[in-house]
Amino acid sequence: MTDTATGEILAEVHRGVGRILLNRPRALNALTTGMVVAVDRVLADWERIPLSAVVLASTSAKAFCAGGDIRTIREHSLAGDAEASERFFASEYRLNARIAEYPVPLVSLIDGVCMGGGLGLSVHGAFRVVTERAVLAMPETAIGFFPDVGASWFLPRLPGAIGMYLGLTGHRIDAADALYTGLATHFVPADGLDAVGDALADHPGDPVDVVLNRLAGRSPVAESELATVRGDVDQAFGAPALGEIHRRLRRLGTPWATAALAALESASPQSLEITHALLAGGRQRTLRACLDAELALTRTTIRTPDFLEGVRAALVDKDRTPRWQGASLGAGTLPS
Ligand code: QUE
Repeated sequence: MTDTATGEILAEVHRGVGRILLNRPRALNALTTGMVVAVDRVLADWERIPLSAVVLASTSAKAFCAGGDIRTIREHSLAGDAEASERFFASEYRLNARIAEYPVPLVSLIDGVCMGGGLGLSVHGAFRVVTERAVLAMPETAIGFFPDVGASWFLPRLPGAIGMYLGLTGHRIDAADALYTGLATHFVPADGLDAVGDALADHPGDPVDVVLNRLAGRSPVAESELATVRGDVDQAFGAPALGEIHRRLRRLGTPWATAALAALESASPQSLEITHALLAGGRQRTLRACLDAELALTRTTIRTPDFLEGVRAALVDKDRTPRWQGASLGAGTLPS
């Protein structure tokens, strides 16, 4: 494997298959500017050589990628250097767009945590393989941010109102849910992941889909929990406004609705407003236009008290009790 300058990503070509490994395991592969630029450069280089596939994976057994390095983004904002973060987001979204348009089938192996920027690396590619240890989420409303990396394009394109549900609540889903929603395309048991690269190299003429299906083995994937609450998800999160989503969840009163309400109550009210508007608008936008809209939003959001406070509570002090600027939706600030 060729080390890039920092060693935070590793890249090699073997028998016509490119392999990129995210290698910042102590931070659950949270993406730095260096990692994003390095992956982008490798993919750009590999557009000029004939490859049958590119595999994107991780050296960590715990995580594919936990998201962006938002701890550093917060530090830049506090130090008055938000411009450094703007360079990060611009590079990250350029990479998301390159992945979406990549001429060679890109296969992400999602074993462990895949959140935020991790979904940006994987969902825009042709194939997303999940294992029994996969946990996927867009958890940004919990840190005073909003679902980015093209989420305003891919969340509204999930079935029914699932995308609005996942984007507003940050709900974590497993392999069965990921396959049900389409965020994942294939299941391969974790102990079968090492065979993916060789299988692709052994059968360069076979459709990638066929090769991945052969690796699924006999392991049955459990039933999707999301599928069992799909009617209520669509009913509540299909509402045209946040206040109405709230009312419909209260009216449902089921355990699922109560949990969803609790997630909305603990999220940043500012983030919920931004996210609802962004995802509603994303339906009519191209991916490029979505990424541009998100980039514009990052410039203001990373300077807000809610973002600084949200990252503090989740990742710096880890007290998980953020004090948001606005009152929560449930506190009676909206007409009910
Ligand atoms: C929302 C997020 C992120 C998050 C938690 C959230 C995120 C992110 C991390 C993270 C996790 C572990 C690490 C690390 C970062 O957590 O984007 O460096 O070691 O990267 O609620 O968006």
